[in-house]
Amino acid sequence: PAIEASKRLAAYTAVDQHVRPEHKVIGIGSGSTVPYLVERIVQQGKAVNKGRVFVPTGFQSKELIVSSGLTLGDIDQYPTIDVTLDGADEVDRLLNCIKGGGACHLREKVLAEAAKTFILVADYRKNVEFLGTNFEPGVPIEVVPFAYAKVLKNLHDVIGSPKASLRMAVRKAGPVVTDNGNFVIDAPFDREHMIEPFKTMAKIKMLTGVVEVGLFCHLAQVAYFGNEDGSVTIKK
Ligand code: DER
Repeated sequence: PAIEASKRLAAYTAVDQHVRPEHKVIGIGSGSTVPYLVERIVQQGKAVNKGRVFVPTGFQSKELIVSSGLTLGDIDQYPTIDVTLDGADEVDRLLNCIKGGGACHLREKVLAEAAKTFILVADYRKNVEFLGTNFEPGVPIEVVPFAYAKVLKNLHDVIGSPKASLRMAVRKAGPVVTDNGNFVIDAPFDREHMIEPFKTMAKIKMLTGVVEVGLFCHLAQVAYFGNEDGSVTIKK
């Protein structure tokens, strides 16, 4: 379908532009678009990939690297990454993005910050003017389980997200648990709070109990969106 084709188009274009032979440490994000990134990197051939390590952003990303026959790298050993490529839930006009739809945004933000270059790849649904336009659940927030009720109350009463809710699992009783053993709160915000997402992100980050916020501001250099008509939109 058009959406999968547009994910592949964005991912292939980004790899062709930004994963060069001299890049040896590569960060691989999470979600349903990143498999196309790995597919394209594998197509670059065994020789160039033999000299590379791939740092994952969580369980799914690690399994993807291993199953593709690529070499795993550990962030402890490679705290500086040449290029990190990842998906996103929404990307606004200034490359601020909502991430965390897959509840992996803590490690994703670590790899985004550790990278010399951070590239986003997504299908056309994610390409928006302002955050909060298409992505219904709102801003994912990883919290320590001990503090989730207190943080929910803060979001409802102070920060401006009265509909914030604990992310419940579908095929497991109880809440989603992240790769770090924490919970996730999804916090929808109105347009006013998403005009300057950095300010909203900073307020949320200061709430004791919050581990990481799924708002990535001033981190990405380029975003690639596959379009339904087979073209690619590039935001810089
Ligand atoms: O959770 C994340 O931040 C992932 O990157 C995810 O949001 C990407 O979504 P996708 O499955 O549409 O690529």
